[in-house]
Amino acid sequence: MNRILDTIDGPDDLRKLPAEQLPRLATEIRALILDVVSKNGGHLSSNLGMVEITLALHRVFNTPFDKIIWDVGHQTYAHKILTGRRERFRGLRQRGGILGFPAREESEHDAYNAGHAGTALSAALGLAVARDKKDESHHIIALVGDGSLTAGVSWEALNQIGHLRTRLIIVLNDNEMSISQSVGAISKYLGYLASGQHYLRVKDKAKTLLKAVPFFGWPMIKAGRAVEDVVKKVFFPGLVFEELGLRYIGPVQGHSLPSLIEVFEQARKYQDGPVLIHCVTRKGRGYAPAQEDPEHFHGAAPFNVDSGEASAKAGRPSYSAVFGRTMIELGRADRRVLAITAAMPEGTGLTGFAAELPRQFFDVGIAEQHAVNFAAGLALGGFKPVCAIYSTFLQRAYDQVYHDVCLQNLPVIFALDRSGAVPDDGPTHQGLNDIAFLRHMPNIVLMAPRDENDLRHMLKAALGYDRPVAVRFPKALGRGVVMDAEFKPIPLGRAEVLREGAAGGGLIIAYGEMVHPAIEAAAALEAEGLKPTVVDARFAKPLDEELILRLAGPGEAIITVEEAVTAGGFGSAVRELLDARGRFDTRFLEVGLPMEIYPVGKTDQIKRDFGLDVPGLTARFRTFLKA
Ligand SMILES: Cc1ncc(C[n+]2csc(CCOP(=O)(O)OP(=O)(O)O)c2C)c(N)n1
Repeated sequence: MNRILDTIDGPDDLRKLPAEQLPRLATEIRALILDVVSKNGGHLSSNLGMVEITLALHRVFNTPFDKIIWDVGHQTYAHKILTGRRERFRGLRQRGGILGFPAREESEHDAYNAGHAGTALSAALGLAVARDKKDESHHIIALVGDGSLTAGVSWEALNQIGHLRTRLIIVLNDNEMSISQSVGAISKYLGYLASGQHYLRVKDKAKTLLKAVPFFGWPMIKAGRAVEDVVKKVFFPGLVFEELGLRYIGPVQGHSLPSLIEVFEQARKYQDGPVLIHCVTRKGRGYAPAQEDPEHFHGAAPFNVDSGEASAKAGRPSYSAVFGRTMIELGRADRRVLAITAAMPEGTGLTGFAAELPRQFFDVGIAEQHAVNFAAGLALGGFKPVCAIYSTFLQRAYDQVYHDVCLQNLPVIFALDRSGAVPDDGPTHQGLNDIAFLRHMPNIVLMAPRDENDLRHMLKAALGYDRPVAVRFPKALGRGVVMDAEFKPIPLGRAEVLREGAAGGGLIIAYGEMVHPAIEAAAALEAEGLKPTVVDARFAKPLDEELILRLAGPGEAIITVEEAVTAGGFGSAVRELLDARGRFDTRFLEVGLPMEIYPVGKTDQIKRDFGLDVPGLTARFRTFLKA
């Protein structure tokens, strides 16, 4: 049978389609999403849950004249498929393909770029105010998940939206899930609204109560409206939103196309200010394994559609898994060790910790700023908080790290997963800036393991330094090294010489994940008569000044290697040290990444592009050492 989808080259085609064909189109979109994500990996559960909302939005609104602003943007697959990217969708998250997040450079239908949570409401308000100032008439629709409503910035935006009362449509996609179960009072409140308990409670006494409500109550009953419907309206579900100055509509069954189309039409006609439409959906809808385990399929690696099993079985543990296991060991041994995640228990490897040590575990929602500030309080109170936050998301909490943790020299540990080149997700998720944005902070220790065994030791050591520490490690499998049973101490600020070279043969100082490739590259050069010394710096702050100054003899060729932007990074630290000691007699090469927007790709591809793989390093070392 021909696919309806093949006739949809843009929203105009969708608007012409007979309504009765929409459910079949929804099924076809789900099938395409499932097929592509099972091969390329991607955000499966959220996208399967968003199909009807997306169809209804493009059907009712005149996109791209009307603009949809997606929060996070990980749920835009159906949107991409419907807006002229059906064929390119096969290249989802691939080099040369399309991004898994909205990208203005990709389509006029992507009105705003995102990847981090909590940005849609502020951006939508800005666009709505700009529209009004220019006397334009289009609609601005912000699409926000219940998880993103746990981000404080969403409430900062709602505060101003209610205050300005600008015409703006907010669609709340409530699936009771962030990546994991949504947490906190706000999600409880949404659950309460969605369950309908707010009006069931008063339903029994409805008629009596309604008689007491002038204008709206009894007259509406007499006009033939169902008691539930009237009670619902009179007793204001969504009171919190109404109090904030938004018109609340809902809850709406988010997989019912007729209901969605009806409420979106209603909202489109509403001219008097901001409207919030509360849609209730099911994450993973239409694919049983994702419905049963939406957390696992939130960001899925390639998998077999029939079984739901991952296509590739990893033989080696990931850094995240080693982090999680080590945390359990540390948490068992010392009850003051607490783990904090900002809505990423699975991604950070903390689900085992949460299950075994629930009283030592906190999921604070998508609230990195709060997570760090909360950790500062815990540390001040005598505990040992470990904030497990991806490098890119810690950017959110720059001021809390600086103002609350570092200035007060509080012993908070930051476990920076996904540091370095991050595969598949593109520019918004690269973990390349953390060294640069942390290194200038007072008191903080920056360290990075060269392999997964080292990560274990570093975590244990970090807890003993009694000051802020950030340990960065990549989204990668470990190297498969032997894991020590016992923890071994790591003296603060002590580097390690791993390959003795010849005096004057060059000095390579590598940091973290780049240590092993640097050793391999140095070994490859030996046949050519080059004998550089290779040092594992271990610390970007404090540096092992004594060792570096000793090995960096006059005229020495010094090369630093890091998987991060070089501006303000590890190499800059070494250069600053040499400058500060008046050591102007060395030659210096910083190897890392330039300040650029990084393309989507696998980690290996990105490293190859920037000469951070072994052949790339070998070539650069050779050129510099021979110069
Ligand atoms: C600042 C920030 N922290 C964490 C994340 C990781 N993240 C991506 S999607 C997501 C959950 C979003 O939940 P919700 O908004 O309810 O959307 P759903 O996936 O349920 O549709 C999280 C935590 C992020 N993108 N940005």
